[in-house]
Amino acid sequence: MKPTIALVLFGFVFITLTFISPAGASVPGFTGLGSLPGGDFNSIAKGVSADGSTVVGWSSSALGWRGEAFRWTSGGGMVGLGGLAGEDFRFRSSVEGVSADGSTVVGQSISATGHEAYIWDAANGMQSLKDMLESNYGLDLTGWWLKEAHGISDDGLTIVGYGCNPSGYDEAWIATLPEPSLEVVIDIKPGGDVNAINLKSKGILPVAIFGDDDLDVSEIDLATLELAGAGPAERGNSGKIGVFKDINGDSILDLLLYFDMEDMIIDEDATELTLLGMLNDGMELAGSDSIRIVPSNGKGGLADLGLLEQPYIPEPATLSLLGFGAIFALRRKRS
Ligand SMILES: [Ca+2]
Ligand SMILES: [Ca+2]
Repeated sequence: MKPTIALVLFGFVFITLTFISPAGASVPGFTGLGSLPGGDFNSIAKGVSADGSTVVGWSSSALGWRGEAFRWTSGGGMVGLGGLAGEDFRFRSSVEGVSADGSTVVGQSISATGHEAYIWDAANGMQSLKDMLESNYGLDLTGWWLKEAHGISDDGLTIVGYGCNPSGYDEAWIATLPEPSLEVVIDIKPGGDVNAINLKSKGILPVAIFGDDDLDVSEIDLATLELAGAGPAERGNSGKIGVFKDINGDSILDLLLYFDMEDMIIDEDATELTLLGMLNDGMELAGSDSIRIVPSNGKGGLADLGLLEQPYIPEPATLSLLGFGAIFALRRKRS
């Protein structure tokens, strides 16, 4: 074999191996994870996140020698997850599963009702799974005792386990959680609180979405936005949707959208409208604001000039749209 060909082949094999090797497998390693403070020195790992950076299990701890669920991260070490409220002398919590990103943990804990399946995440801590399903999602689990959770899907949205059913028999179950959504703050007709809507209007309705620490409005997938069945209207003939600017003066970028009233389907009894959409990463978002349906007074004039008394200076294209809206559509009763 010619040296050049050999070199090319070596390079190909090297690059291929480099790309197919799983992260972390290039350097062999072995690490004892330790034990939670207090109690005996005693720990068991039970699950690991997809990238290997988060390990879950249980360890003897100051809360009890029977064990406390823990979550270990390469950066933060072993941290106890506590337990459900119950009798301290019988304290025990254990782990059966972790989502692929390491953020959600399930297992069971001694509780006031014996022992119960739990779900843990950093935002909510350890919660009774049954309580969470009932209070967060309105599920009716009357008569069920969810004893243990034994698995969670990679996306953290499906949990399985077993419990005592309403007939008194142990039975396997599966719980499915909806995709998480981001609650956003919107302002229909920015600058006013009444948000009067005339259902006969042929104008446009301005709606602001306020950015904050949890929401970078530039990450919103504009094509997914929908208000009362309508997508946001283009700005004139520009082909562009919305105006990105800080509307409320908090130095965080906001998004001003316009909806064509003729595209919207609004019930005449409606008292609020909900804007739905998605971020570019697929997370759903939703935000609501109140409205007040007002009768058409037939004048179709400049009654809603309050719209222009807003604490921001629209761009020329925005101004023409706002003017259009004020002239043809948006009336606001002055009280
Ligand atoms: Ca408003
Ligand atoms: Ca802002």
